[in-house]
Amino acid sequence: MRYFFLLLIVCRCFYSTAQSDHYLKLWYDQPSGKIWENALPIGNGKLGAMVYGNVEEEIVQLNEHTLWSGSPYRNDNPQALTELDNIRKLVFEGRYKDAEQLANRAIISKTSHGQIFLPAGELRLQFPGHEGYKNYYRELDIDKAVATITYNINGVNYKREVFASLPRKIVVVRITADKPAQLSLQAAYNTPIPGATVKADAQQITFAGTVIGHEQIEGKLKYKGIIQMKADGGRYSATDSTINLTGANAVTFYISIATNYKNYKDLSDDKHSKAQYYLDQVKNRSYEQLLKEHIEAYQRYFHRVKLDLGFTDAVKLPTDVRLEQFAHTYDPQFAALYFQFGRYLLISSSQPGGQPANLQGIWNHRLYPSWDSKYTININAEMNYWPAERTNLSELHEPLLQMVKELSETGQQTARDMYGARGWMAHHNTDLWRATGAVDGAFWGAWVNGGGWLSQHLWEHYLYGGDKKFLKSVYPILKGAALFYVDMLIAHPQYKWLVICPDQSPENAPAAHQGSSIHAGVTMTNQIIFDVFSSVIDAASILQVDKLFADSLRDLRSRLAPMHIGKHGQLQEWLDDVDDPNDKHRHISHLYGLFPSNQISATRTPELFSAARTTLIHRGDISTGWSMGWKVNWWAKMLDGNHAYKLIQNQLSPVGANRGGGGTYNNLFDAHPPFQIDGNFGCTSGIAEMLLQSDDGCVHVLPALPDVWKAKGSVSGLRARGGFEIVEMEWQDGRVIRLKVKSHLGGQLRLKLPNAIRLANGKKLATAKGPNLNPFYKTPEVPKPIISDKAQLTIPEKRGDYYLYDIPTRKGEFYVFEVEKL
Ligand code: FUC
Repeated sequence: MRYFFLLLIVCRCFYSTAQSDHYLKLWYDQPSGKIWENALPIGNGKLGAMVYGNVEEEIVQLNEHTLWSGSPYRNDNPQALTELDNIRKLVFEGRYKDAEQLANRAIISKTSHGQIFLPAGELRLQFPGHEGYKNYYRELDIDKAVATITYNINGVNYKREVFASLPRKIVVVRITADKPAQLSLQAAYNTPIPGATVKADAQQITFAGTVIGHEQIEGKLKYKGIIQMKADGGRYSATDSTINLTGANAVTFYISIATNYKNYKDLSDDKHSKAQYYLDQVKNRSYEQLLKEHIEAYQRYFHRVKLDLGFTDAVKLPTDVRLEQFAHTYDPQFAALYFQFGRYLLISSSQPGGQPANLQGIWNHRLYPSWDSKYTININAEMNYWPAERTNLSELHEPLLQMVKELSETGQQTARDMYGARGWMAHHNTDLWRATGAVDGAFWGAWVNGGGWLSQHLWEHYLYGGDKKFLKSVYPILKGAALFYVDMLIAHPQYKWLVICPDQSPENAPAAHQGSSIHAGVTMTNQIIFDVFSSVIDAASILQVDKLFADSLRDLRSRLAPMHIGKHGQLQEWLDDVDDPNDKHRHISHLYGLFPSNQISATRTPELFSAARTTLIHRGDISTGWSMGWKVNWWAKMLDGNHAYKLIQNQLSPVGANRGGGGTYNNLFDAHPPFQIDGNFGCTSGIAEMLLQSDDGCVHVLPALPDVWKAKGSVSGLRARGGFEIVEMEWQDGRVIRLKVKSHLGGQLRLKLPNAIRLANGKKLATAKGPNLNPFYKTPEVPKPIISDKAQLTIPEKRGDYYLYDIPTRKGEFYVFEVEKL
C-alpha cells in the first residue's frame, strides 16, 4: 500500500511537471522562412540571437549589446541658452508655432540625433539534401531558455538546440542526428556591417571590423567574433569564409563576440582577448555541463514567479494558432504564457553589467532599424523596466539604473550649457554613448524630462527593496534631477504657478496651439517634477541629510500647477482646457499620474480618478503596441479587470487585426508595428498590476481580476513595495482563499482584499484604521484639482466590498492567511 501511494505521488509530480513544461513553450509546426518576426529570440544580456529553424538553411542572427554605430560624442546645442528667453516669450505670447521654429534652430542638435544599435550578422548553416523533411517541430522553451528544432529525413531524426548561456555569455548551437555519420553541413557567416572581414579555418570562423559612422559621428567602435566548431566525427575543411563538415555524428558551435567598448566614453578594451576569453572559459566543459549550468542560472530568476490562470485544450495548439484565436476564445493560459514570456525577455536582454534593453531589447537584424533601436525615454525605455521590481527581477533593473547614473554625468553639461541650470537632465532620447541633447525636431525633442522620469526608477528600486545603502549611493543623482528643475522653473505670467517653458506633452499637440507641441507647464511635466521633488524630500529625510534643501523643495512643490479637470470631465493634458475628446493619440502622457506614478487614486483623489477614466475612454483602446500595454496598467489602476483584459485581447491579436493599431507577431514579439519590445514589457507589468498593487497605501491583492480569470487561479513570487513578497496566493470565485507573504524588511503589512481572511492558525486579524504607518506606503498629498464648471464627473462607486487589515511583521518571517468562510 505504501508503495502504491509513493507511486501515486511520483505520478502526480511527473504529471504536473509535464503539464507545466508544456505550458511554458512557444512552439510551431513550420519553420520561420524569411520572416524575422517568426524566429525565436534567445539572449544572455550580452549576446542576443534569433533562431529561424529553417531546415535547409538554419539562420542564427546575432547581436552584441555594445555593438552600436559611432563613437563617444555629445550632441548639445549651446544656442539654446542664448535663445531660451526668446522662446519663452513666444510661448507666453501664444505664438507656439514660432516658438517651435526657434526651438528647432536653437534647441535641436546640429550633430547626431542618436546612434544605431547594429546587428552583428548571421551564422548560416546549410544542410544539403534536407529538403524532404517530415515531422517538423520547433519550440522556445521559456522554462529553460532553450530553442529546439527537430525533424526527420529518410529515417534519421535531426535535432538542433540553441541557447545563449547566461553565465558564460556565449551562444551555443548543438546539432545531432540519431544515426552515426549522418550530419553534413556548410557553415558561413554574413554581416550587413560594411567592411567586415570574415575568415574561416577548418574549425573556426572569425569576423572583425569597425562599425559605421552615423550623422557626423565617426564609427570607431571595433568588434571581433569567433565561432568555434567542435565536431564529433566526420571530416572538415575550410574555403575562405566557409567551413565544410561531412559525415559527423554531432557538432557544436560556440559563438563569442566582443567589442573594444569599455564604457560610454572609453573604447580601450581589447576586442580580441575579450572574444577569446569567453571561449577559453568553456574550453573544458562538456555541452551537457554548459546546458545544465545555463538552465540553472536562468531558472534562478525565472522560477521566482509562477502564474496559473487555468487552462483549456488550446494549450495543445501551436502558438501562432493560439494567437490567431485568442481574442475570440477562452485561453487563459495564453495570457499567463505571454506574461512569463515578458519575464523571459527581460532576463534574456537585461543582465547586470550589460546594456539596458533598448527599443528592441537586444534583438535587431537591420543596419538601419526603426528609431535606430535606441532608447526613447519619454515612455519606451521606462516601460521596459516596469516588470523588473514587481515580477521579482529586481537585479535586472541594474542596467537601466546604471544608465541613469551615466546620464547624470553626461546630462550635467547639457543642463549647464543649454539651460544654464545646475543638476543634470536628458531630453527624449539617448543611446550607448549617453547623449543627452535634443533630437528629431522640436515637436518631439524639446522635452526636458527624460532625466527626471528615469530618476524615479532609482526611487522605485529603493521602495521595493528598502536598501538604504543603495539609496545613499544614488541620492546625489536624485538630487541632481531636482536641482535641474529648481533652476528651470519660472513663474507663468498668467497663472503664476511655477512651470517649465518650453515644455511639451510628449509628441502631442492640440489644434488650439496652432498644431505645435511647444507650451508651458504641461500636466505630465508637473507630475514628474512633483515626484522628483517628493522623492528627494523623502530620501533626504530617510538619510537625514539636506534638511534645508528639502524644505526649499517643499515650498517649490506647493507652487507647481495642480492638475486640472476640463469641460469634458477629462484630465487636462495642458494648462488650458483644449483637449479634444476625439483625440486618439497614442501618448496619454498626463496619465503618468495614474501609472506609473500614484498621484491619482480611487480612494484618495476620486475627482481626478473620474477625470482620468474619462480621458482613457476618450482616447479609446486600439493604438500602437506599447500604448495598449500602458492601457492594461491604467485599467488595472482603474480597478477594472474586464477592461484591462479587453486590452490584453487587443494586444494579443495578430498584427493587422486591430486595423492600423499594434498587435503581436507569431513569435509573440509586440508590434508597434514594427517590433518594439516595450509593449511586451508593458503588458507583463499590467498583468502583474491586475493581480497585485502596492502604491495606494496598502498591499492590494486581486485589485483588478477580470471575470474570465475569476473561477480559480494562483500566483506566487510577485513583489510589493516595502519588501513584501507574495510567496503564494490562490483564489477561487474571485476570493483569496490562501495567501502567504514573506516580509523581507519587517514593518506593518496593510492588506486589502476582496474578501475576509484570517491567519491560518485561526486567529482573527485586526481591521486597519487610520493611515498606514509603514513608511514605504506613504502616499503623496496631491493638491486639489481645479475643476471646470462645465465638467460632469462620475465619482467612482465603491467597487465591491474591500477588507483592510493591519498585520505587524518581522523581518524575514512568513505570514499565512486563509479565507474566513469558504
Ligand atoms: C516615440 C513614440 C513612437 C515610438 C518611438 C520609438 O516617439 O511616439 O510611437 O514608440 O517612440
